[in-house]
Amino acid sequence: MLSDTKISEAILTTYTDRFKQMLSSDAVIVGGGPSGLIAAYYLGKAGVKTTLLDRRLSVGGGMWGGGMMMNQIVVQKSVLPILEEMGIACKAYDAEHYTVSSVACISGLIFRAAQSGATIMNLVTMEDAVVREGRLEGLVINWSTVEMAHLMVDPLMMDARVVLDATGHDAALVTKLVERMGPVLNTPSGGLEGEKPMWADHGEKQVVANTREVYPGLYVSGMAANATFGGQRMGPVFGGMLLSGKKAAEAMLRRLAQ
Ligand code: 48H
Ligand code: FE2
Repeated sequence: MLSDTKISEAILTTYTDRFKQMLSSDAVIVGGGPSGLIAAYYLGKAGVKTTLLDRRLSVGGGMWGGGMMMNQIVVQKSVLPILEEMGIACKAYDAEHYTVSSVACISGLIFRAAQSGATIMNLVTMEDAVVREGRLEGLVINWSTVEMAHLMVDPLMMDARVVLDATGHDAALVTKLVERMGPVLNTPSGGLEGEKPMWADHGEKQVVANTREVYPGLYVSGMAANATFGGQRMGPVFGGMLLSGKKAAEAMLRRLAQ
């Protein structure tokens, strides 16, 4: 017979155990859009203790709505092997452009990231950085509902050996770090260079090139990488986001192996 209190107890115990585990992670990804999810997948698959935080109820970031709420996205030919690895089907539009259902694509990425061994914490907001001796060593986190309701409730803290800012256009963690520490980044100005106007072909190449460490212990991927290093936007073409997340995971894995 089902017990009402056992149901509550099971959720509470399991969640708290996972939360406790997560408090000291090897890799933490802030933001569960396409680039963060791909990074979580490859880190989790490599056996690294990985946590992905997203402030929203539904992870997936900006992929659900396709282009202008038409729920299709475009990917380029070079990312077909990644989609195949994820089990996500796409359709050729011409030799270079392929279309994918945005719902099938993002739900596939979420599923694969969740199955990879990474812990996904939705409804958790990164609110600040933990910096010790010139290195990002953790995050300050809070329930998203605290932020949404403007409640004055102090946060909790977690440790991480490497952190990825995958928060999209806002580059929320990089922005917070600069707000706290001044122009300490590995960018031309030391601060955020800011996103540049639309040019899909350039933006897609730049987002991969801009995926790297920007401060000791802090990596950037996806739109956060272009906002940090000054890349162009690219609209609803997503191959660059996938390649960026994969590149971020590879760089973080190399660092963790040192
Ligand atoms: C916890 C947070 C916080 C926080 C934000 O925007 P995303 O989808 O990010 P990417 O970079 O993987 O993908 C970008 C893509 O969606 C896009 O916007 C493109 C290609 N645009 C081109 C154009 O021209 O506009 O996801 C970011 C995620 C979201 O789910 C947020 O909820 C989450 O990060 N997030 N999570 N703590 N402080 N801030
Ligand atoms: Fe966008």
